Amino acid sequence: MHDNNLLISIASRFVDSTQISTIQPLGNGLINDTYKIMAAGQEQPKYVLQHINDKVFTDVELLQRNIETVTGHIRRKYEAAGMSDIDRRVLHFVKADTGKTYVKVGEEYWRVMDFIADSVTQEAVTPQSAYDAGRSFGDFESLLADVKEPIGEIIPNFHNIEFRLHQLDEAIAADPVGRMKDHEVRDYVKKIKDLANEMSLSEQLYRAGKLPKRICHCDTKVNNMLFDKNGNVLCIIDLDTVMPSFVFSDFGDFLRSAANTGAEDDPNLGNIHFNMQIYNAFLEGYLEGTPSILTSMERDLLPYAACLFPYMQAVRFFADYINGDTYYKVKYPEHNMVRTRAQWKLFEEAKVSLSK
Ligand code: GN1
Ligand code: MG
Repeated sequence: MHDNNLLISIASRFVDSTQISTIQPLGNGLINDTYKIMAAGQEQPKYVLQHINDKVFTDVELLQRNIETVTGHIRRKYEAAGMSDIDRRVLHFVKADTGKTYVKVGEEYWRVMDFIADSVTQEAVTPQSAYDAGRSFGDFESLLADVKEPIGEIIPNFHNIEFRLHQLDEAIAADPVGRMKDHEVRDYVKKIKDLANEMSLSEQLYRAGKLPKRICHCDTKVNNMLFDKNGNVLCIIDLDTVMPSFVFSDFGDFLRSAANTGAEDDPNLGNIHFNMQIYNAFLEGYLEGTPSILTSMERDLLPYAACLFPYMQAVRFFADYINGDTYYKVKYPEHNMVRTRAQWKLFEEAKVSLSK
């Protein structure tokens, strides 16, 4: 964690120091470190300070340009539509003393955005909020369908399952911390590989020219939306991974967390089932949000997308486990293995539920 005086000095490069009294941790993302900037005598923060993980997002200039393009595009459309309360519906990044929306301090990159007033995050979903989320992420893709500026692939091959399987192969070959000794680890390798070809359908179709890429959010978790106090979706957040991808990214990754009746890292696999009520509610909202963009191929493969994402996440957690936990923050040594088991269970449950 970062030293408080350092945090305050960084924050003061973006906002007036009268707005900064204390800086406290916010949220539970696995990649960046997020803080709220509190002003004296105020209950709610006005700003959010974030340390950008530049091991993951190696091109911070491109990262911020992507985000500014996307937020600017959405803001202009909302303004043109006469929408109310726009500052609570789209993120706004604050310019630093450098004139850019980030600063580099030592070897670290930082940015500040406005805190969205009276907003809350949720970890649990209801059919209603799943429907709203489907609609919101569908709208998000539709709103971005006519972006003219280039949006860079900020993490190349981010949701490319063939690439993730290749990374797993590399981890297995390197076995840097000796985790391949374990029987269970080898069993998972086999289970994953047996389905690799079948699960690589999206990349096969893309190569055949049958599946487009669109600007997607690519981290559509429940906790990447802000809700108002009445449970209505206000705003989509965590725009770091916005990039060209298959729509399967947004559809599948949302359900990976939302339709899971257990936790992403649930040690009790009995808790993990695929909630079809949430699936159907999300599907309904998503289809309503994307009427003019989806092809019939994309629509027909949405059930595949809902299976692909737990599968891909299992591959990613598992490769990180074999690599000795270099990517995802872990709370205990077996954490990535526990996550792998949990995602695999979810994958199996999704397959069964969706083939009924
Ligand atoms: C990461 O940091 P967070 O929790 O928003 C990851 C996602 C994974 C997720 C698993 C850039 O997102 O792809 O699905 O963890 N983001 C990146 O919880 O790798
Ligand atoms: Mg997040």
